[in-house]
Amino acid sequence: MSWQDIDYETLIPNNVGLAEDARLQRALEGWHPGYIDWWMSMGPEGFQMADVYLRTAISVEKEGWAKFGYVKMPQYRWGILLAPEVEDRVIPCGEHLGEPVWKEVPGEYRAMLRRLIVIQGDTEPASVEQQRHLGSIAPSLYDMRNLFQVNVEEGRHLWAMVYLLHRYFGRDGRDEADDLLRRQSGSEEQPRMLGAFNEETPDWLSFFMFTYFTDRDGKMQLEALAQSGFDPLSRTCRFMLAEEAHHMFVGYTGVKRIVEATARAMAETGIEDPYDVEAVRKLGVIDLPTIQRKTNLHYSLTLDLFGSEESTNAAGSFNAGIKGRYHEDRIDDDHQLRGDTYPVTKLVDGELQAVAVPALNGLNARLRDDFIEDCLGGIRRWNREIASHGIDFEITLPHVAFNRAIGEFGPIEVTPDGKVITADEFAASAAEWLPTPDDKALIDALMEPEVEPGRFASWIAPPSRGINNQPTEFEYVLLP
Ligand code: BYC
Ligand code: FE
Ligand code: FE
Repeated sequence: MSWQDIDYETLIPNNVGLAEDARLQRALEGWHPGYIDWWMSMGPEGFQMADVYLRTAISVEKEGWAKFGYVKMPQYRWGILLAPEVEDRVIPCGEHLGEPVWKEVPGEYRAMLRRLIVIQGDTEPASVEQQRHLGSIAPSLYDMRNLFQVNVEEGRHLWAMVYLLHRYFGRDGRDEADDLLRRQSGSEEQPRMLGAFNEETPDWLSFFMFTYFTDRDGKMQLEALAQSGFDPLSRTCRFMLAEEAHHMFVGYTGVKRIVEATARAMAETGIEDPYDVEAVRKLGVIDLPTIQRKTNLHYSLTLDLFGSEESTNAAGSFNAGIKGRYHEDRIDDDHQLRGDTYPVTKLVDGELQAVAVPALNGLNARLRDDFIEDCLGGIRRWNREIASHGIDFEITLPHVAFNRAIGEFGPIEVTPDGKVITADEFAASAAEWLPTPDDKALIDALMEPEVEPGRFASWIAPPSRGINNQPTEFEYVLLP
């Protein structure tokens, strides 16, 4: 069977020839009930019987890879889809540079690969768990549908990693796959592996910030793994990236529509001062300083996902050809980095400054820099939206060292504009920089569901267009 033929007759739609591998098929079919149990108990709460207008991946062609239609989420066809093989692909970096890519796991890198796949796999169900309460407070059916679209696709991303574990890692791969359903976001005993995936996503502003920033970490990590010399991982990640674009679209447009509602309401009532928070909040919208504090929080939590600035793990996986840099195949250098340096911001004599470190050790910092660059575009457009209503306020990204828990800046406190301060000074100003109980009370009060087709909560503007050319008043979710 070739990759063009996706078999929708089997339980698990796939383009990996599952029907010809009876053992693997049995293993995955054995995992399936546990997955459905997990989805029912940890997935979207209260909407499992609703018909949702969802996109389902049906092919890996650039055009026409998805079909749209009403589906009950537990009946979603979570498939295993790999992007087409690139002919004569070679390992793009490290000590095996230029050698043919691996079609099976190289023994010496087995543990390293498994760890990366498990970490990636762990984040996917974690995000579904974090978002499970949001359906019942959705600001519109359009937004509710987008939430569920993101959720089912994160479910599919879990399937993607579980396929790799089952197909290539034998017994311990199967054990790891079981554990992916056992850990739980926020659990004391068995938490998810990375910090940001144990935080709450309590409201829709958090959800949009999460999909803007944290799904973008997903994009960067998937881009780096798409460069892997282990070809099945590369092909898996390349296809996941097609879905990821929509997740970031949801975040970008979500925040943009929120600032639009705020700025418009302010302009209409003649409130010029964005810091006149009392007046702004009376309009049923979210004040801009609160949006800035949410930005500060989600951005800094997401920066932690890149690991330590200097990492021998990162150097090791690059050297091995297991994980490349962002756009490795478009970078013009020797792809081995021996003897090269990379500037990394560090604390030197109590001050933050750029220090040249061996480029191999600085790869986490480099990917994080690429991420920061990627974040800026949308923020500029949010600011243009605010300015277009004549409101004088700019959302900014805080300094990379602000509010960090992992790496160089974990032990220190730094202001959003990059000044090193004491823990007491930080505590004294934290309410200015990070969401407060007061912000939470405001936002919680606004999280009233709106389920009338075509209607939107006061604090968010309607989107400029609907999904798949449907009108914005389309009934994106049919509530039972
Ligand atoms: N929290 O050498 P270091 C996504 C640990 S998001 C807790 O600095 P390394 C998605 C680390 O494990 C993308 N622990 O970093 C988004 C290590 O522990 P050990 C997910 C952390 O190894 C939205 C130690 O600290 N994909 O897809 O280079 C919705 C020192 O590690 C954290 C990936 O992350 C943390 N934040 O790790 C849905 C790709 N950071 O071994 C989905 C796979 C580090 O000393 N992962 N530690 O006990 C990787 O490439 C790397 O493992 C990391 C950095 C990027 C996580
Ligand atoms: Fe994902
Ligand atoms: Fe995502």
